[in-house]
Amino acid sequence: MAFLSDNPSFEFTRPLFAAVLGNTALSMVPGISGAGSTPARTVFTPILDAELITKGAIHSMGYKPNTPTNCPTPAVITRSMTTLCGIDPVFINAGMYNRPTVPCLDVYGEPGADPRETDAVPKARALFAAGEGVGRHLSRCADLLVLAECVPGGTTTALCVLRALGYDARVSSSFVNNPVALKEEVCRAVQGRVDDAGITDPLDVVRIGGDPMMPVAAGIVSAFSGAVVLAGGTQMLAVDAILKGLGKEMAPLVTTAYVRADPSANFEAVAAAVGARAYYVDPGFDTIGDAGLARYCEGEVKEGMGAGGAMFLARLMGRTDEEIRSAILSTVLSFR
Ligand code: AAM
Repeated sequence: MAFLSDNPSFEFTRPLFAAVLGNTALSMVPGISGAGSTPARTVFTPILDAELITKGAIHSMGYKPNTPTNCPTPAVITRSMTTLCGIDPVFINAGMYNRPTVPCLDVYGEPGADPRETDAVPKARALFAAGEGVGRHLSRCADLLVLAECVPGGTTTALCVLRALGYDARVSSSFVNNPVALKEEVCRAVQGRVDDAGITDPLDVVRIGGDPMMPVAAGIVSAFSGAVVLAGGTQMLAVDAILKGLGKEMAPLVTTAYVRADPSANFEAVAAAVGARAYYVDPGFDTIGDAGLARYCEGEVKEGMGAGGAMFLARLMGRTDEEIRSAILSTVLSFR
């Protein structure tokens, strides 16, 4: 398999990697998210991932944002690429339970609520506008923006939003065994509320069943003046679907071959239905020399914190496949 599915052509002189961090109460529901060693700890994963990427180590808490079976967080991949390319990533706090440990732009959002109980993101419209403000701001700093996400439980909110927007979507998961029944249960509750209220506006769909990352990321894409690439799997598909529903220009997507190959999801089909261009990165973790990363090929983790987009950016910046693979391996070993 080729490292990149396709030969991208982006003209840029000032690249930027940014990640939108958020929480949803859903990640604490046992069995929904593997983006953290326990359900309670998943809410800290965006903070710990951002700390790892910024500082190269985690000192604020005594555990790692790895999966329950200790498969390494995709943030190690992102960290290795930002150091390899000399990029200072920017983090945007869309709404979390706890305060980040590294500098972030803040839109002063709230964590997403459980959509089975109440509106998930009551201020979705204000968060979209705040995201537009961030997008204009970042336009002064860069002409290419690789925009990532970190929202444990975010594939479930992505399912809710994609289905409510009319797509026959199946989303991916941080687990090898996608907890499809749990996700479908949440999705049915959201669909019922969307149908009862006769909602079609994408930001109203986010209000009912999304998470805070979605409107902020959509706002950033809609206001950024240069080229944007959305770095992520089925969660970023939801962002493009929101943009399309709003009549805005969509961004191309980049994710890993592991999301593309996930038989429990249908990333390619939904990307085609939405009409978004997609690139896939295959870093060949089966032969990279680390048992944890090799599990990505079995379907654990697969993607996250813009790992696919970070590798894609490194290629755009002229790094070779082997430079990329050896940087990832040494970062993962130093993080053990
Ligand atoms: C982000 N950090 C992660 C991680 N992600 N650390 C460990 N494993 C991951 N998979 P789910 O809906 O199953 O929780 O998957 C979405 C999460 O997984 C997101 O936070 C994404 O960035 C990734």
